[in-house]
Amino acid sequence: MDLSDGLPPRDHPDSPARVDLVLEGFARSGPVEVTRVHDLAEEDVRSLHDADYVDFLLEASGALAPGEELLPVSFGKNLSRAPWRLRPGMFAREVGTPILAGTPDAALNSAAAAAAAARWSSREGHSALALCRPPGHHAGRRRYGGYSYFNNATLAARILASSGRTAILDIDYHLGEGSAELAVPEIPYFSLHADPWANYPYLEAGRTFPENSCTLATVQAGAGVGTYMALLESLGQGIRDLAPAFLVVSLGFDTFRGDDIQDEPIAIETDDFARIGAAVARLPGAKLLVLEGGYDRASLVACAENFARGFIG
Ligand code: OKP
Ligand code: ZN
Repeated sequence: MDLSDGLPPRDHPDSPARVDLVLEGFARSGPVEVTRVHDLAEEDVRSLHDADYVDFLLEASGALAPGEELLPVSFGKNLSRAPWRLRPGMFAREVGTPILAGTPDAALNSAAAAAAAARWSSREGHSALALCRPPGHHAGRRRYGGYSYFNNATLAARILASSGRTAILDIDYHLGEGSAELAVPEIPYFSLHADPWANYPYLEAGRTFPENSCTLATVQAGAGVGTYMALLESLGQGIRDLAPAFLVVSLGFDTFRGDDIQDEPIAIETDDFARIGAAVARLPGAKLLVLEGGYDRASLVACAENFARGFIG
């Protein structure tokens, strides 16, 4: 369930079908070679996230009955002496990101897909797509929320950075505040997103991110593709200046105008993703595309197909 609008619970927008729909879109653009990843990236995520946070998620999964959803009820910095059912409140940002028995393994497998794609890319020097679900860009060092538990894109970037200069570009509708928190000057984070004070992650007034590792650009409510492309182009200039060997792209299709995850709708049409894909392809470096959001199931195939066509050129 997703309770994050403060309305009666609704089915969770991060449905399993999303991965198949995005894959179908890419496959329509040309032949794809699929590698299925069955691993759980426990060791990798432990290099990125705090031990007590990872332990909590794994222990919770072992204690939940099938179908049961664990949600935070009481929020606090250190609830380590409270019953385990209260401990989500130590790490959760909000109430739209439940933990079910299978969630931690799903999140570990999502991270494993990002890690496997990164290792393949660093070996081959080619671009790849990691079809991750759940997404990851809202997950911080000891923080989950926004459907994210482990930060797949940052994990991929840390792996790639050992083979060459690496940067992250986030074009999901939402600011990935977890990726921003985890960014370091050697692996800078660039993001184009809807106003993060008026849209999820609803930043606290005055919150900032280190300027030497984060470059953030806001798309105003109602913006169309022209404005969007201009912002993407100027954000891209910062990436060109760095000339990275690898560019991790946090790829969200929730910028599509019909995606009702948007609090302040913007006007990107399914066709516009071809222009976005082409602009991303023109940036320097091998691209590791990591799936983040995109929840309008009726449009996902078209968005992904158009992006792939533009990207491949
Ligand atoms: C995750 B990702 C809007 C409610 C927003 C959480 C959205 C998480 C998005 N009315 N709830 O960045 O796609
Ligand atoms: Zn999003």
